[in-house]
Parts: sequence; C-alpha cells; structure tokens
Amino acid sequence: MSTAFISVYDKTGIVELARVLSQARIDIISTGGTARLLKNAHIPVQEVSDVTGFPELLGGRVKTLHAKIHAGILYKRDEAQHLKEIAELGIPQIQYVIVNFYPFTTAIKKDLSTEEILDFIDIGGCTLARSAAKNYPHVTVVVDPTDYSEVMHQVQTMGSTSLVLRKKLAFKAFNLTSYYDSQIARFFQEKFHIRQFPPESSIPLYDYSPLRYGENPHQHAALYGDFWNYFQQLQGKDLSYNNILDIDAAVRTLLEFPAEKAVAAIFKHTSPCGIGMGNTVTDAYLKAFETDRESPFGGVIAINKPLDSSLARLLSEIFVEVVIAPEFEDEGLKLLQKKKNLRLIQVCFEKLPFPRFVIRSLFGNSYLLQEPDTILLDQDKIEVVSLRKPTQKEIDKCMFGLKVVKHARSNAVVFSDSDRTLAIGSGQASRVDAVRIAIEKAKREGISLQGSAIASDAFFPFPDGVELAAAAGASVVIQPGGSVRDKEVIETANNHNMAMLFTHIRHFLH
Ligand code: 93A
Repeated sequence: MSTAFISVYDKTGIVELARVLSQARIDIISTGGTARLLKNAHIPVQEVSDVTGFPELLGGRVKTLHAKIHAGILYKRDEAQHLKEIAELGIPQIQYVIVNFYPFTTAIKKDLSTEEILDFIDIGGCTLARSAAKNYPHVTVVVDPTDYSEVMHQVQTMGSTSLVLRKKLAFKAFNLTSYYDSQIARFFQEKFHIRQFPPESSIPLYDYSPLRYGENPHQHAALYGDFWNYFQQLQGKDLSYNNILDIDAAVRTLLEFPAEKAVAAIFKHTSPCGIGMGNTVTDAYLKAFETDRESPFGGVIAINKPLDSSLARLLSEIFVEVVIAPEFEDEGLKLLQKKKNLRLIQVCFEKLPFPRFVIRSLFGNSYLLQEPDTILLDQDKIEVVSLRKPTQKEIDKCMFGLKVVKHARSNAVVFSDSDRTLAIGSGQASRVDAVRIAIEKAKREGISLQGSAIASDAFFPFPDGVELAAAAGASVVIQPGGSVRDKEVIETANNHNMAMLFTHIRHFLH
C-alpha cells in the first residue's frame, strides 16, 4: 500500500491533489492544519501523531521529525534489509511527499520581532523535502503547487509518476531548500551585523538570490555568489541588476586610486560620469560632480572614505539611486535616511578580492572567460614619443585620466586634471566621436580644457582625435600607441607643441 505525506503551508490546490491521490488508492498522512482541511473535504486522512504515536510537540516545532516518517521516505525499495526493517517496525511506505514551507522570506519583510521571525524557519518541512528528494528513484517530492497538475495527470493515467518527473521534482526541492537556507543566512548576517565569514573560510555565504528583474523588467535575473560578503545594505529598496553593475564599476574605479586620498566616483549605465580626488569626501565629490552635472541623475555614487554630514547634505539635494561608502557617520546616515528609497551600501574595501574571471555568455552553453584588467601602468615605463618632454604636473594629469579611462566603455577618452576628470567620452565605435562628445560635454558644463591631459584607452588610428584635443586646449596625450599611423599622430602632437606618452598597454572595456 503506498502512502502520500502531505504537509503544506500554502494550501492552494491541495484538496484537489489529495482527492486524486486518494482515488488512486494512496493513503494520506498529514499534519494538523492540512489534515483538518482534507477531512473537511471528506478525504480520508491519518494524522501524523497517530502514525508516530507522538503528539505534535512544542507548539508544532516538532511535528514530522520522527524516525517512522523519515524511514518511511528514505528506505530503498530494492534492498532486502531495508524492506525487512520497514516491515518489522510497521513503518509506512511513503511514496509521495507534498510539502511547502513556512514563508520565511515574506515574514522578514513584515514588521516582526526576531523571535517571531524565527518561528517562520521551517525545519521539519525542509527535512521532509530533502529526504524525499534524496530518494527520488522511488519517491515523488512536490514543493511547488504549479507541479500538482502534472503529478495528478501521471497518477491518473499511469498509476504513478515517471522517473523523469521525479528527477525534475527532486532538483526543484534541493534548489528550493538551498535558496530557503540562503535567505535565512542572509537574514542572520544582517541582523547580527556579520560582515563576512573569515576570509580563509571556503564556505560561500549564500549561493544566489533572485533579483526583481534583469536589465529590463521583462527579464528574470538573479545574483550568484558571495557578493554580500563584501557589501551590506543599510537601507533602501532592494538593489536592482543595473544598480549592482554600477556599484561594481564604481567601486573598481575607486580601487585604482591611493587610499590616502578621498576619491568619489559617479557612475551611470556602467559609465563614469565623473571622478574626483581631494582632501575630503565633499571636495572629491564636488570635483566629480562638476564634470557632468546632468548625467548623475539616477546614478550611483561611491566614495572610499566615511560619508560625513557635509557630503550627506549635498547628496540629499540630488536624485541618485545608490550611495556606497566604507562607513556612514551617524549624522550623515540620519540625513540620508530621510530618503527612504535611497539605497545605502556599505562596502568592505579591505577584503575586496578581484574577481578571478570576467564572464560573458554567448549562444548555447558557451562563455567567454578572461582575467580582469588589473594591470596598472608603472610610471617609469612611460615612453615619451613627442619632441617636448612632459612636466611632472602633466604626467600626474595623465595618470589620473588613465585610471579612469580604463573603466570607461570603449572607445573612450578622458580629459583630466591631476585630481579630477574634466570631460569623458565613451562607448563610441569611432575614437574621434568619443573626443567630440567629451569636448561637447565640457562646453555644456562650461569647463575649460586648456592645459588638460587626454587619456585614450587604445591608440589613435588617425591624427583627427589628437587634432581636436589640441584645438580644445589639451597639452598632453597619453595612449598605448601601436597604430600604423603612429608617426602621423606623433607629428600632430609635435605641431601643437603637445607632449605625447605611450603606455604600450591597451585598456579596452566592452
Ligand atoms: O516547525 S516545523 O519546522 N516542525 C516540523 O516538524 C514540521 N513538519 C512540517 N514545521 C513543520 N512542518 C511544516 O508545517 C510544513 O513545512 C508546512 O509548512 C506546515 C504545515 O502545517 P499544517 O499542516 O499544520 O498547516
């Protein structure tokens, strides 16, 4: 005689499923609330306590955690010793486990105490699902009400389920329990202010969390890996897919700069709007913001030093989606907390490891993997190719621009001073267009490019870009070199008395 064990929190569709199982001469064992519902629908059902001989204990904390239940699920149907033990001890032969869990993720969104939330951690239900999924060769586990119809159809037409379906359902069960536990771990991390596991730990903090959607609302998306080991959300709406991309781009840019200085990076659509460096975070932010006061609307702002009240005051005047800092001073935090939706993200710079790979997916199951672009030019390796040698000040300007251009989408150029970006042109198929856009932006913002440096992520294929930069006032160019027209390009620099530096390192970013 085969048996179904039914214990569901979400009781949608359960009566219908139980009726089909019952009509197929499958016995039903159930927990309190579920049993009551089925009895009311005149479906024959046995209470779990009648099977185990134990009442539901501790107000329901221990209902199904019993050897009789788990042996009834886990025994191998083709192993004589297992069958003998089952028969001797009068253990029910459980072939179906239909279970869904206490809604932990819904509970944490409600205004409940920690103690109340702990009561939403399902132990027995998850254990039932894991036992059944482990024994999928013999047992059908159903954790999702949308699978009821397929199970009913197979039971009605074949008298049982197919192995193919049981494998799929077992996968779904383990996928759900791993996700469920990851949400509990994440809650504990936030509640107990656990920044991260010890770095030597090989245990990932949690595997993935679904995102509301991907780049666009019609795309499903999820975040995989240990991101939350290094970032902590202090307030605001959940991070979106695009927010996470921008956070990553902004934080990576900050890592280019010396830790002694305050640096601010403003990003949108993974493009830098402006980067500034100064003695205070406010100073750095203002320099970054002045590069382009139009684009940061809806962008993200990352700083490498604690956010204070002076910067918080400035930030509360503009609309940004995310603010990232290693620390939020109390007063600054209070000011920003007035903006309920604003996402505040604390980043742990000290422990931030570079990704091992950058991954892009292609058709089918094919992927492009590469190492991240972590190389930074050694100043001694710069080759001066122009007649005029650069001043130290010009080299400083070049180095600033170079650090930023690395993080701008190709083709990209950055006009810069030694402590700020002045104009950025990026994401263009033609390099000269990137130069044109940067110059146009500087005009719009009323920024003078006189005496600026221009950094380019790859060589100038023609002299036109350098020509335009010279006309706009740039006095020095830094670029990898390597074009077949290098000679013409260098000549153009010489004609304008510009200094030109070759790095021999290209920084494409797509
Ligand atoms: O508190 S529990 O973790 N202890 C258990 O032993 C147990 N067994 C099943 N919760 C347990 N369950 C859960 O009870 C199930 O996962 C399901 O969500 C719920 C169904 O209870 P009822 O049938 O009383 O509504």
